[in-house]
Formats: sequence, structure tokens, C-alpha cells
Amino acid sequence: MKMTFRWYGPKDSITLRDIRQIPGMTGVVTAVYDTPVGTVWSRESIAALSAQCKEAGLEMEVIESVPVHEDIKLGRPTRDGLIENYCETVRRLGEVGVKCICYNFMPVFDWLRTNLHTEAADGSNSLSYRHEEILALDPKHLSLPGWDESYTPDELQDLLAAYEGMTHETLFGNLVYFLERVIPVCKEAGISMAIHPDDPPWDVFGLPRIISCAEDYERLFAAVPDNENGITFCTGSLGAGRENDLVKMAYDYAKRGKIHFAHIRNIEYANDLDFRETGHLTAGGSLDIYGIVKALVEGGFTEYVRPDHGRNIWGEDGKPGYGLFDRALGACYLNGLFEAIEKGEKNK
Ligand SMILES: [Mn+2]
Repeated sequence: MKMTFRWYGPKDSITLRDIRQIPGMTGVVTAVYDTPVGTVWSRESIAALSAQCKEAGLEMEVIESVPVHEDIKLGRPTRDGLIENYCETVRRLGEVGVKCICYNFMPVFDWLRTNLHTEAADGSNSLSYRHEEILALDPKHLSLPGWDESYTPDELQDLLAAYEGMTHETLFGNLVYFLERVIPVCKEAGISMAIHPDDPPWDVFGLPRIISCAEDYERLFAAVPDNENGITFCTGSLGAGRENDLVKMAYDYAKRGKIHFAHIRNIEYANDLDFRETGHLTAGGSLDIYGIVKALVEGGFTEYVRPDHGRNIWGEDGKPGYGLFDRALGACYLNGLFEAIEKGEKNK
């Protein structure tokens, strides 16, 4: 296992030095943020980012993410040119030693929450989701925390209209079309693709979602069986789906070499659909983080991990989910779990 930490580039309030000082940290998970979605990342931007990481003593082997243009998800005629651009970015990332690309195929929105600062009894705050609040929203006049500035109201309306009538099958077909063209390039570049699951793992605003449960994964692996077509195992996203058996999935997909990257965090269920994000410990929420890590190790998992969303604690007012303190605590906890379980396995 290689412990990593998400870094939002030079504009992140958290410095590479801060990250380097977290025990056991080997690298960062980052991206080029100066380029519009769909265009090729410049060699200069990639090289500058890579040089900064190297100078700080951190690897840059995981990119999160190279975003997929909506026209590719929609299967529009412009997709071939956009996929070629994507492939060129993959080649350039391979040149600087990138090994894994996390991406998602969620239409319009990726993660969705209804509150970014839900206060807990201990005074910390974190992101949360209430389904009733989502249902009460008018998709024609959406105002969602974290998304308000991503699209103009007109852009959002056009995009939602373009997806009208889109079935799960069509969206999945468009994902396969994309992967069939990108995976051969990944093989040459020494890179694995790691699709992030839907967050939360169900349809929202009538938009289809296709990476939410074991059945979806089987369909994905069967359609494009190459090792480079793998997943980001995100416990918080998948865990919001109460029917998902995360321990079983972790073991099964690790064993099959499908997990190239793991996001580990915990959530606490409020009812059948609602949840709030908690600290990383098993005891803090509803997911068995110990059981999941044990399953990963027993399945032979040796790839990248990062502590996913943390809470705001100790007065920090970080980017929601991405403050320094709680994610650093999460990394230490996860390092402890991995060390204990890995050594236990060896001594068996
Ligand atoms: Mn995640």
C-alpha cells in the first residue's frame, strides 16, 4: 500500500511541506487545474507540477482527476476529438511517471451533498446529505452547496435537457466506447484507469448513474476486461448504498487486481438514505473500516490509498472535506490498520 494525500495544486491552502510531514506519506494525488475540460494538458503544466512534488520529496503517481467531457458521456459527434485529447493527456502523464488516473462518469454533477458544514456534538463539522432536501429542489433553479458556481443557470439547463431520456444502457455504452479507445493508450503509457463510483450511488435529478453497486462493476469488468480498466474503491461513496457489502467487494475486487486506488472514509447513516461524513475510525460511523482494510490486505491489495474527506476540526476552516488536520489523523489511523493487518498476515 502506498499512502497518498489529495493536493489541489499551488492554490491549495495546504502546502506540500505540510503533507510531507504527515507520517508515512509517499505522494500526492493532484491534477492540472489551469486547463478547460476536454483540452490536452500542456507538457509545461504537467512538468511544473511534477517538479514541485519531487522537490518536496513526494511522488506524483496518481492523478485525480482527468475529467471526462460531457460530450463523451452524452455520446455526441464531437466525442472522438475529445477522446483523442484525453489520450494525449494520458501519454503525457505517462512520460512523467504517473501510474493511475482517477476519473468518473457521472453526468453533470459528481458528488452531491445538501450541507457542507453540518455540526456534530463535539463541535466539528462535515458534509452531509438529506434526500428530502434533494427532492425538494427544482432542477430548473438549482442551488446546491459546492456547485453554485460550476455552471451558469443557462448552461445547466442545456446540459440537463441534453441528458433527457438518456438511459443507463446508453450511458454505459458511452463509457465502454470511451474505455475501448483510452485503455490501449494506457497500456503503452504504463497507466491504469480507476473509475470513481457514483456519489451518492443512486440516480439524482433523473440523471442515470452506472457505477453504484456490484452488478455495475461486473458489467464494467466484463465489457472491458483489461487490467488497466480498474476502479477507485471509495468507501464513503459506495457505503452510502446500504445494500453494498463493502468488505466482500473490497476482498473480491482486490483479489482480481481491479482496485488501483482506494479512497477511505467513514459515514454515519441517519436513516435509509441520509448520512453525514465522520472521522475515519470504524467507531466514528456506520462502516467497518477495519473490516474493509483487512479485506483489501487479504485480497493482496498493494496500490494507492488516500484518506478521503475529513471533518473540519481544531478551528480549521478548510475546503469542505479537504482540510489538513482530520485527513492527517485519518492517514495515521489507516497506516496503523494497514501495518497491523499486513504484519499479521505475514506472521500467519
Ligand atoms: Mn472518493
